[in-house]
Amino acid sequence: MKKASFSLFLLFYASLCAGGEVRLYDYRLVERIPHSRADFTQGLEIQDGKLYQSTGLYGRSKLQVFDLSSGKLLRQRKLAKTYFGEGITLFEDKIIQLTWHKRRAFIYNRNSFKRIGDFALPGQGWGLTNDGNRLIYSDGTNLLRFIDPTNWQIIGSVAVTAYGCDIHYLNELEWTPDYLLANVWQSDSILMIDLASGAVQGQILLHGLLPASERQKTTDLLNGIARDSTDASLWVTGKHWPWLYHIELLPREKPGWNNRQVFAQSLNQSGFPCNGVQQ
Ligand SMILES: [Ca+2]
Repeated sequence: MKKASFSLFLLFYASLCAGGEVRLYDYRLVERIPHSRADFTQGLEIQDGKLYQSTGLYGRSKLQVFDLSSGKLLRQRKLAKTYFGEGITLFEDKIIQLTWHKRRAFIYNRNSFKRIGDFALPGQGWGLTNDGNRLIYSDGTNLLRFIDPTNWQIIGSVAVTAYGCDIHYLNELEWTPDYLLANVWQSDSILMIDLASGAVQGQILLHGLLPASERQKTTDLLNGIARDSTDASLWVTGKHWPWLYHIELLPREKPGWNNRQVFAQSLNQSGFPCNGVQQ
């Protein structure tokens, strides 16, 4: 390799490793509505004033729809005891629900919850959403995979990175027109991901959203993101959390913050290797 081209290669490689700065966002609580502590939330979506939820755990997994304003349960369907429910998404007149370890996704009629089909997954199912053309799902790795909703075949994937690191454990997902939102398993934060490149552009820090005084023995992790497209409101909850929270994002503009350090520390609580991030 000639010296000039090698230098260009190094420059290109360095820019890849450095990545872009991840913007930080705090939150403002707008309102909260009750959420059942019995629900191990794995998938959440809002459409037409209704909140759709998928819950996990063997023997307790369900597909549910609630009236968002009243919280009234309108319909629910329990999964067989052998299935652990995961992410859901509404696509046209269907609801698609992932399962965790059984390499199977279920297709339901959106209104009746009647099961009308299923398809195979190559591995685990974690989070699920769609951009109007494709389903997008996570499987616990650093990959977001795309599914063609006409034949349920996987048609591609994108690796999620920040500061030159692969970001693993992507969990519940929510597509928005600007970026894809993803819970990171075992962290109190949600990532804002550019779906074309996989680059993490922002991080929503939700530490303290569910206060310690309201945490019980069964209270589990933050998991569940739903954006109401009618007013662009953002709702989040967690596994066995007593509240569904409507939040607004506040860009963290305080001088002196080291975004890279905050990012590394908040995700290192998950214990995953991110060797490219300086502590
Ligand atoms: Ca969602």
